[in-house]
Amino acid sequence: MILYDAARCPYCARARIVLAEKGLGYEPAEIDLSDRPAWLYAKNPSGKVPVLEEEGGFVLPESLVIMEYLEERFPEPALWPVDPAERALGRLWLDRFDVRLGGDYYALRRGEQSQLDERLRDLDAALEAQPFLSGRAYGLGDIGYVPWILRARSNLGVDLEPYEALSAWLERLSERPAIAAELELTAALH
Ligand SMILES: N[C@@H](CCC(=O)N[C@@H](CS)C(=O)NCC(=O)O)C(=O)O
Repeated sequence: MILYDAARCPYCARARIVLAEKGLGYEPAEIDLSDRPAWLYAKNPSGKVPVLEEEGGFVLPESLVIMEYLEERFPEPALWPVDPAERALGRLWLDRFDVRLGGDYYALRRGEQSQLDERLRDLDAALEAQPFLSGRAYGLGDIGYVPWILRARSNLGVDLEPYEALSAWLERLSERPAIAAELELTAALH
């Protein structure tokens, strides 16, 4: 498998984390986002990464679709809860990512008016009620959000300490080798 990848891209991080959690070997192909190769548009017309390519030539863009594909193709270890209701709520987190985190994260990054503090407060409240965004177990819901939380802290200088449940969640996640590797990678970007 090839992952067309960019170290600094949080959407790529979603795919990298799922691949690592499932212990899948792959060939990373680093794309220079400031000078993207023309051939990338043949694999993904939007020219965006991540893009996953299987040996038989099957090509898949879009981080959320890649996550779901990897979960179905390589079911072990499972990254969705068994309970359909918890799974549905995990998917809702992913579906609402832009309003629940992404929009305000990127607004702050662009120097525009942002309510990232409110978004973090909401995440904190959610994680006070349950240990993981997917519910009782770690999974794709968490993986869908953690790359931006890491980057908010390391790239945007956001202090996460006031958000106790969110900080505890991040600490729990950081014990996992797949997340620890992402932590190291984001730290090395500076
Ligand atoms: N919806 C896409 C978004 C991916 C995305 O925006 N990737 C960025 C890098 S972090 C990119 O390739 N940007 C290039 C561009 O916007 O032209 C996904 O979830 O995979």
